[in-house]
Amino acid sequence: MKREMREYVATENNRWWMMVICLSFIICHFSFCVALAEDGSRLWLRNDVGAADSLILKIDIKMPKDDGYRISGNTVTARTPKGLLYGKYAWLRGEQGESHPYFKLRILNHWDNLNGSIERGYAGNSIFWNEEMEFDPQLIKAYAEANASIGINGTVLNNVNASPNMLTRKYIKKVKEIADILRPWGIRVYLSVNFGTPKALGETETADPLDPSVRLWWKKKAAQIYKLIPDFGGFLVKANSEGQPGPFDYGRTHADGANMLADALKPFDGIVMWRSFVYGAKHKGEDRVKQAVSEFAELDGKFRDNVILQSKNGPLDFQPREPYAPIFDQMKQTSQMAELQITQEYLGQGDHLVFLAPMWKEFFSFVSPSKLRGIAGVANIGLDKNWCGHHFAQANWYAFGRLAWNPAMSSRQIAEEWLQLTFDSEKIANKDDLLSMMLRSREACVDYMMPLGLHHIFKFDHHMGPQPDGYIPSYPLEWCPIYYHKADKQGIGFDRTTTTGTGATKQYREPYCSLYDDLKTCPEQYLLWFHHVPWTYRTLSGRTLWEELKYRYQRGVSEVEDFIRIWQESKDGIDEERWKAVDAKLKKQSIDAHEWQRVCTGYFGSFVN
Ligand code: GCV
Repeated sequence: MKREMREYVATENNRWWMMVICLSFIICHFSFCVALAEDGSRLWLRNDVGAADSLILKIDIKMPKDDGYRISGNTVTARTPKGLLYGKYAWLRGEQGESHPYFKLRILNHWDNLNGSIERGYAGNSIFWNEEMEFDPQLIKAYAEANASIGINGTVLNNVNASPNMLTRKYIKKVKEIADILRPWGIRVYLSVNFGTPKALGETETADPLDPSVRLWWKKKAAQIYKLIPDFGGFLVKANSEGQPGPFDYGRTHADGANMLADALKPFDGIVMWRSFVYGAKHKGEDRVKQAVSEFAELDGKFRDNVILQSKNGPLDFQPREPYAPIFDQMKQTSQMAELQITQEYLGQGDHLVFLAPMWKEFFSFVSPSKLRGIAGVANIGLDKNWCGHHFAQANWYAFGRLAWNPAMSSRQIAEEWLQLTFDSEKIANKDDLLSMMLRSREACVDYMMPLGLHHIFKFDHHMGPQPDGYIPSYPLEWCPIYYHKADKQGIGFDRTTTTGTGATKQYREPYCSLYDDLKTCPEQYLLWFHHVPWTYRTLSGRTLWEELKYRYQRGVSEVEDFIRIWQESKDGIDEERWKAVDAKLKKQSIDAHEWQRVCTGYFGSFVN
């Protein structure tokens, strides 16, 4: 097996952790080492160099019952050892005062396949899996530390398009080895499971969730897993979606399927995260963005209490901008989790600098975090030396963890923190510009990829670059760009109104239902998501729709050019290795932004005249 090794810089954290468990009052001396090269492998942890050499750690059982911490000067106090661990990293980044985790479940979802490839991964192969079934324990430890430093406390180790082999004994043993490394860092492991596993492995004749032999199989499997991994977290399931097996195959419901797994995990306190990302199953032909609600709303209240419905932030599929998914409004008696995508499947993948915190904050402005039991992020981590492919993609991993801990943090605070921890900010003359670049980057991406709510016009399958004329008759229509933009001589956009369209607006709570339904009140950022709009329609700027689209494509392109300028001006303050890598990526981003502009204005322009 050939595996790229990172220059992992050992610290004494592990020993430190063991000491923390045993003592209620410790003065701990850290030894710090300098990262040997600025290759990005130390993520945001590099600047612990030279931090104070002593820290006082105290356990206080009168603190609130969670893993929060209080920092006062050089003293960190917490109720639990995990709280001390989190407090230590908070102290290293300069925090003072008290802080508690908002979400109890702060989980990464890896879409890693057992052969080592990663679905929608842009940073090399999996750190966990490969044909040889070997992983680098030092790397897993470094991964654990990075996650612990931002409060992430769970990880799903494999792709939601799950192989039945994941639940065979030899793989479960590997999972145990990984779990043993992650445990001291407060991270529990979870697995994605293929609903058809017992049948696919030839161990039952069916995978019908109401069949006693199937139920028994899952019970025994759960017991087998927990015997090896007593703190195993539970299962994540993609069922009856994009070709995956599920309860519909036996005429059963999502609730039947989820509850069977929940019953198997219940004796061990495990949970089932059942995904609502379904389309083309029971409601084939219906507007794709409506199908999750159509399939799940009638099941509200029918799930066991250890089932959590996990839904993507938007109703379609991780577009650069989507209105929030109305399933968060519709499920009132079912626990819910939000699934965010850290890996940039539709946002320039490994090549574009797009800071995602503003997108996730936008989601939280519609779906109150208080409605959610947890939060999941589809990871952007691979074997690349810098973990994430693009140095600035590290900021998205960081932002996910920070928002999972505290969704009230602002994008600016997070970006500031990350910049401070990632670069030698004393040396950078244009810090404010770098910050501004990060904060503007998501909107720039929206401008050059999907102005005014124009969505899913990506090249087929790999989702990088534009293909507005995309149509393949053998594909499901809802995979084809023309299904989404509906451009014709009159105008452009998907009519989802209640009067003339698909009625998707009706799935939203008020006031959004009425706001989105009416062309006059629909926010322009969602205009073409909800309406088919005449080319001559006057937008708020006074420009016609067509002029406004062209204006926004140009604005996106200009923004990326400005990012290149900013990066040039930061050259003296950033190490050569990382500076050059980001510079090359920004140039690629500019070429891509121009391509979006050229292809889209060329294609849509042909309808206008
Ligand atoms: C893991 C989209 C992506 C798929 C992904 C799927 C999902 O369709 O393109 O790669 O599969 O979403 O979230 O299940």
